[in-house]
Amino acid sequence: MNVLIISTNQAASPMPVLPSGACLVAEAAERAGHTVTLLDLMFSADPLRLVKGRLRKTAYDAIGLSVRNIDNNDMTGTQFFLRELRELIALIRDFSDAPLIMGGAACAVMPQAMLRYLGLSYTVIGEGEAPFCRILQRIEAGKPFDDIPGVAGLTQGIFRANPAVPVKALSVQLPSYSKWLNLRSYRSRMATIPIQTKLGCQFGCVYCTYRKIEGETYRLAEPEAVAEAARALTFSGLFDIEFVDNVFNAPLDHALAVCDSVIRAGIGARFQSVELNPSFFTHELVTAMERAGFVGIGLTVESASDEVLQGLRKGFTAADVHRASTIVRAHRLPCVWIFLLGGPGETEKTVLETLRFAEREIRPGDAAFFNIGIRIYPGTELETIARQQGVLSVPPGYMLEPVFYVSPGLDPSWLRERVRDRVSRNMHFMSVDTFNLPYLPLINRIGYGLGLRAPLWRYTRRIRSGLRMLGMNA
Ligand code: B12
Repeated sequence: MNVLIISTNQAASPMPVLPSGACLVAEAAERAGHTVTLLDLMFSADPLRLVKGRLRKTAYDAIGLSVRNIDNNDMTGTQFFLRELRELIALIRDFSDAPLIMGGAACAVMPQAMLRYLGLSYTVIGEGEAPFCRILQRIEAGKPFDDIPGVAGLTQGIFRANPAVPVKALSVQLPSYSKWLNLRSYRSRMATIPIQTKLGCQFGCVYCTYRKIEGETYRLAEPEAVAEAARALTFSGLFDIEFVDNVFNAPLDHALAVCDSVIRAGIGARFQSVELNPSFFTHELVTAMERAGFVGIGLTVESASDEVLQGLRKGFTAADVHRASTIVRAHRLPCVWIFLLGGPGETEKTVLETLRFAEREIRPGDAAFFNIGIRIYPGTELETIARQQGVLSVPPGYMLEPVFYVSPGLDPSWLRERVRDRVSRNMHFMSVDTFNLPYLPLINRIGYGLGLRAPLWRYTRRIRSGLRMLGMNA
């Protein structure tokens, strides 16, 4: 069959990310014998026109839509991406009556609300390769596909989701990126090449959707296969590799084994991962990462206050956060510290505690990122807390357009002001405002042109100081 897959993501902040999932699904469909075209909208100034042109030229038997983001998770400069997607779907309908199947990380987060809002009948939830190929098989045979595991749909307005059959171990698949994407455009904007070393998440953070997307059971990739994949990327000239696991260092043994395999294979890549948990953060791990060729890591600590860490059910304490900072300081590996302010239990006192930690403990050569307010997703414990506290009143089906939590013990404008003040005083600090800078995409390009390589946050201090010297509000 003639299959079109459209990767709909156009978010360029903090940098464009490669639609690896869409590529994997495209390649699986091709392996199943179909003729597949992947249309990536990332760099298109007029996506509607692009899609229209494509549909006028070719008749497709099935169309897949890859949807990564619902919104930008940002309370202060909220962007809701599905409005444009709805327009795109309306246009597709005008030019094609091929079955339209949606998939992507966003679809696992709120499948029912998305189907209703977008006026679609089917979505794949979770890993898409196998279900999409089975759907294509059924379409070809003229049979319905609403019973396939991993498929969710609306039948006469009633939502039904078939549990997926999860793969037991993750086999590291590397799509041939250069075949599907304009890799040059991605690379020149500081994009990294993603590799997953595992699926699944066993943490119980109150706000998070990771367990919903990938399940609670770890499905680990063979460390040697990860090293092999990284080596293959370097052979094709791709050196900036990012591990995109939910949490890279849990289980710790697996992260160590991955580093070990990479060290043994002697791969000259620049690795990074911004999803490290302080509970499993050890000298041994950082040493292994340094030896493996890591050039940057991120610690998602969220807070340095026990009340808040407990309220978020992070499973670690402020003492663990302080311990992590001692470890970071004992090594040379650059680190970005990621904070999430405003969660359950947050007060002015706890905010100041976290900001004090950041000012005292984070090296000026490292970076800190402050997020304000937490996106509330339906079905999470945060939703229950928000309803109990009267912070949230919209029904669960109406949470697609972003709703945010800020602890009732805190005035959001006080919080914003405090963060703004600390960011303006500490040149290695960033906030959500930084991600909304209209010239961030340009900075990515200029940085790359000047020879800087990802992660760009390593240069936060220098970039912000330079911009200030030019009279810009950075
Ligand atoms: C790593 C990661 C990042 C990294 C990306 C690094 C990189 N180089 O890629 C960073 C930190 C930069 C990042 C940034 C953001 N992220 Co992020 N990120 C993730 C994370 C943890 C993994 C994504 C990933 O790479 N998965 C691996 C690939 C292979 O899987 P996949 O794309 O999902 O594809 C599979 C399926 O979805 C499906 N599939 C995909 N396409 C299709 C198409 C069809 C037709 C079918 C049938 C199936 C299908 O099959 C694929 C293969 O099995 C997810 C959470 C998660 N566990 O998914 C959040 C997640 C995707 N991010 C999210 C968000 C919001 C963002 C940001 C907007 C946040 C921000 N302000 O920074 C930005 C946006 C960046 C951008 N330009 O788009 C949300 C998106 C949903 C939402 N709430 O809107 C998620 C789901 C987390 C969450 N909060 O719930 N992110």
